[in-house]
Amino acid sequence: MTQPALQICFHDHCFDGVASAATFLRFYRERVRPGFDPSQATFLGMAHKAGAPFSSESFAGVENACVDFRYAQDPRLTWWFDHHQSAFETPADKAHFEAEHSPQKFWDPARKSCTKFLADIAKDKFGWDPSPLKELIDWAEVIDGALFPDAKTAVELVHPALQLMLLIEATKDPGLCPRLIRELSDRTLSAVLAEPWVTEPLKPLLERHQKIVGLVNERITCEGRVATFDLADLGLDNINKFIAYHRFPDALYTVSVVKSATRCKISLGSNPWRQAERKHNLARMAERFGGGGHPAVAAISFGVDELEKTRAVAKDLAAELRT
Ligand SMILES: [Mn+2]
Repeated sequence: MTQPALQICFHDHCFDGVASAATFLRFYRERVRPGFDPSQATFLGMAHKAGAPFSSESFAGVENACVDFRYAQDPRLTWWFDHHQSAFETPADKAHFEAEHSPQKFWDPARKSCTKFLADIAKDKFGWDPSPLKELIDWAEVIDGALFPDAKTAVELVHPALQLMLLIEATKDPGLCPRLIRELSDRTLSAVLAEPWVTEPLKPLLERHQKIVGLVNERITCEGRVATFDLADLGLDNINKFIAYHRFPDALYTVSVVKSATRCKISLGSNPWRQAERKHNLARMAERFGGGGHPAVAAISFGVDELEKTRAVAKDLAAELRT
């Protein structure tokens, strides 16, 4: 296989990850290398797991970008944008980033979405015009920043952009996120949302989403304003983060356990409509177990054979959140 001219690592199964990659691709072909043929770009979805996320293939391009995902010291990484508090796996990674002062690597954990962070830097520092992608950038900010008007909106998924969020989070088609990145870099979000290759695979996923909402509502309990549920038996990796607050509007936190083919996972969330009452930094709590994220939402990965340990840690973390 010939070496791709540009490889973009992006946070897989995440609306902000896909939108960041699409925004970067357009910025790159319009401003960094005008006339760049986007078919020369390859995309690599990055997933958090127990152990190191990057492999020897991660930076296989002539030029390599990583968006909405962790930092790497690898010199082949030439562009990096992230807004996760837990962007650095080790203090040495952070020191490396700070010492390099690269004009092409950017981190701001205060930003709600990596997409808008990237678009703002491309505009302010590189003179790029992000306005053709405004709709995509604005939705990434709403979705990653959990700026929904209420939990009902975030759970019922009536707006097509929120249905696309579900499709990105739940698809098992490895070609879909790369296709979305290419199309969203080139066309408006509304135009892509109307495509049959988007609407058709959504139908079974929307049905399944309704079933999962029903199952979460059956299993979820809330004690001391911490909601907990366990869907480890269902083989899912990503679950809508807002079901708990639709059911228990006064809940401050959610702790949930899932198990997929590749990992067991604890998700730690906080109620977006009760942020003033949040006392705990969830990224810091997750970092103690090798996980990470943002202060308001974080996750921890365990090995696929570590379900009992995962459940025990989830129980301890829920107890800690009640104090
Ligand atoms: Mn993000």
